[in-house]
Amino acid sequence: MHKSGVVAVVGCPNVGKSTLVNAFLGQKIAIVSSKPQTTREAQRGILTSENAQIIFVDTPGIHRPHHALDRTMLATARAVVQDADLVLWIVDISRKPGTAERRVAQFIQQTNESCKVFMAMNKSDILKPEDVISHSNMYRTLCSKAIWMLVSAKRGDNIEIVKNEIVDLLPDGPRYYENDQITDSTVRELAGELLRESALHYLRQEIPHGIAVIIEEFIENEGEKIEIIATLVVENSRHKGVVIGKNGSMIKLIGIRARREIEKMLESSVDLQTFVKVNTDWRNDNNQLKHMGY
Ligand SMILES: Nc1nc2c(ncn2[C@@H]2O[C@H](COP(=O)(O)OP(=O)(O)OP(=O)(O)O)[C@@H](O)[C@H]2O)c(=O)[nH]1
Ligand SMILES: [Mg+2]
Repeated sequence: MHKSGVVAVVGCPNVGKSTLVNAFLGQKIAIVSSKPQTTREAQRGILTSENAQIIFVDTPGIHRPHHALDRTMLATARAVVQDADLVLWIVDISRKPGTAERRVAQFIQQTNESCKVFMAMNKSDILKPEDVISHSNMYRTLCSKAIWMLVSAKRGDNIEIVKNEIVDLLPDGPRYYENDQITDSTVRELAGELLRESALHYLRQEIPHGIAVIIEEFIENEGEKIEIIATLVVENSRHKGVVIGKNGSMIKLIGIRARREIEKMLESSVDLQTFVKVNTDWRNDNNQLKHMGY
């Protein structure tokens, strides 16, 4: 029998959802950073084996919305949970659950009441031994029906076991994607995300949240470098100054790291040119959001 289905990967910001999706796939499709609210859109990661196809959908972390962008992120997570065959709820087991986690429990319950839930208690590599029992008990009371397991996306602990359990929980179904397709994102979109990841890596405080990337040109010439022209959008001119840096030093750093990552993904040399532009308060401007693909 062949199994398949959609697994909604949900949880609070920064708990390791994207890291876990990459770990399941054994390949990087989703960007990761130490700053919350890294993921902004639903992204599919497709894992095909002989007897099953799991369609993981990475989602933005669930948090109280402050901007129009936050509201679209929350709506995205809701739509994914609504259509899921299984909810994979990721929590950070190294910390106690708080209000934010209770809100996620409510969100899942209200959005898809009858859905099966698997709770992956992530970051077990940094869980103190004396907290194992108390923390896991606290998380379990948030969703009594959930099957649960401790994992570490970073170290790869229990990833295979969880994968097999997920397959058991999925319905019988066909293969929706070709065997070798691992995501539905285009290389152009992935390149933009890798540039944003690099910006998140180097920038601090509130600036990362106000960054967006637009890929203006993506030109593949036979036998030559792939040419990419990108715009980093920031919220105000002070941010623009920080992103460019003294004598352009910051934008250079961001560009070098991004180019390396994009080259790794494309397995080809890349020429990346990045410009910085201010779009005042773009996170609250629905037209701008649409233009940026959110
Ligand atoms: N120690 C440890 N750190 C982890 C683990 N998984 C993820 N992280 C770290 O946690 C941070 C957040 O990881 P992400 O995968 O971006 O988290 P996310 O849940 O997708 O975050 P958002 O997209 O912002 O909602 C990064 O610094 C990761 O390296 C883990 O198993 N152990
Ligand atoms: Mg993420």
